[in-house]
Amino acid sequence: MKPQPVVLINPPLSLKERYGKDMQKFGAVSEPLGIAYIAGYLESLGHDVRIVDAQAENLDHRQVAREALRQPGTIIGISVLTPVFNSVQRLCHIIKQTRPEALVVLGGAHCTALPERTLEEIETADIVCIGEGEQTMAGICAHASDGDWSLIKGICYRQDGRIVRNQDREYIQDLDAIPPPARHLLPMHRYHLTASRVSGSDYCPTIIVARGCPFKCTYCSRTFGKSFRAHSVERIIAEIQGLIDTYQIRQINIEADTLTANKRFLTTLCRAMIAAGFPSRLAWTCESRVDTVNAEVLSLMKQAGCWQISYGVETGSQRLLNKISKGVTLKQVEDAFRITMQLGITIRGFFMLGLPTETPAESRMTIDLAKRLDPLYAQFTVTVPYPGTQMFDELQANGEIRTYDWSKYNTWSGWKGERTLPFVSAGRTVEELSGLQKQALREFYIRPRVVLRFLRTISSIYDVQKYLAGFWVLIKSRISPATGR
Ligand code: B12
Ligand code: SF4
Repeated sequence: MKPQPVVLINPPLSLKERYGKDMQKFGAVSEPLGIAYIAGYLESLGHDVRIVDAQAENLDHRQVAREALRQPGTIIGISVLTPVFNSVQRLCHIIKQTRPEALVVLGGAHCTALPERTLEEIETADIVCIGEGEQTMAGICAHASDGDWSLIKGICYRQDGRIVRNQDREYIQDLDAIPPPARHLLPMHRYHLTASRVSGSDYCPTIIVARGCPFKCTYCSRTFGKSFRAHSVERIIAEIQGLIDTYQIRQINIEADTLTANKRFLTTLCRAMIAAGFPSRLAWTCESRVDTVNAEVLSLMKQAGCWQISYGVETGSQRLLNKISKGVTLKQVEDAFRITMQLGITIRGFFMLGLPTETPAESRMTIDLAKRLDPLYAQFTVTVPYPGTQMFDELQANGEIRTYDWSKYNTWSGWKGERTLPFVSAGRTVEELSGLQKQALREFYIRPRVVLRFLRTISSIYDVQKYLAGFWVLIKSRISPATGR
């Protein structure tokens, strides 16, 4: 097989565009692991791969296009999440204007949700990948010289003025067959998670240990399907050890669609981390569901070095929890929070405002629940029905989607003071929801007990700066309503 030059791109989208002017300093810039996995796989097959992470390197469209076109004949792959769609459209346009013969492949959550529509809307893209991209991109490289895409599973492409969709690709069952993400191609010193996710100012990379989720929350895209597929524990331990040796990391974010979905896997992993001696030198965070943990599991996680868990609570209304098929009760939420805190693991709670059919009284219940549960951090987002979710399909069928300008599909739109939101529930207004997002954050954080708690945890000048900046942003949001502009 002929080695191909390939460039994989995380397209431009500034932190200001994502979080607004004031919140940008708290936003995460994390490794684009999707393209890093593809890069690792293509390298293992002998291809010559580069990654351009425009978000981490702060590159504009022209700079990225120049990088992409540096070597003629390079296959260009671009990752697309919904809010970055317009940016990708612009990038493809510049690339094709300069070099019409360039082969442009798009992939990522947005493409998986709307493959044909993406090709219709971005006329300058050639191929769209549906689902996992490692083997699909390898297939595209293998056929780059003959241009015969007909046998490559999991793609949509153009042929004689038509859009053709091939057979779907099966999910990768043996995840260990995929090498670790090619972090050596990434500007690793540029990445940082949100301040609420790191302890101190240390660098904190993310490792993905499993793909797929058996639950069916209506607001989630579940891009990796329903079945839980995990890496072997040996592979995970080796990958973490590699990160410790190469980057001297002291903390890590362990990512999986639902890490705690499979208790046997989780307990084996925690025991292996303990046996490897990680707890004394590595602190970790993860995301979880309240109904998949109990005192025994949490206690083992704590022993293995877990210092913080992010729980998706979503809403304080049981009616709405049922409506979004979250599959949990408010009692389970309260129990999980209590046990987690008793064990000394801190919590980040995720809350959604403006869910379909939510009433103002139910928004109030969500804010009150957040205050009552009292996690260390709370994040309130305005509901965005992302393509690929049951919520999007239902709202679209009811004619309730207000805009298909994908740049508005940002969960911080309320904070940014956007005048258009993709969805606003009947009887409510954009102004009301935007105001609520700010009010919820202010109400949660500007409380004497929270201020005291933060004061007690200060251990460096970095913490002082972080907390002062946070409180100033909240206070300012009251003085000037359009904080994000
Ligand atoms: C970690 C994470 C983040 C991180 C890092 C994101 C990043 N740069 O990768 C942070 C915290 C920064 C983040 C932010 C946001 N995120 Co996020 N995030 C995730 C999460 C939990 C895991 C992503 C991940 O690393 N997956 C593992 C890798 C291996 O998978 P992957 O990236 O999808 O890549 C595979 C395929 O998609 C495909 N692929 C990807 N790119 C390409 C490119 C080519 C050329 C090809 C061929 C294939 C291909 O191949 C890859 C390997 O198999 C997912 C949930 C999920 N399970 O995917 C949500 C998710 C991706 N996020 C989502 C959203 C909405 C956001 C935000 C928009 C939220 C907001 N603020 O409004 C922001 C936007 C950030 C941005 N840069 O545009 C949605 C996306 C929905 C959509 N339709 O776009 C998801 C799916 C969660 C959900 N709600 O369902 N996120
Ligand atoms: S939100 Fe979490 S638990 Fe729910 S379907 Fe998505 S990945 Fe699974």
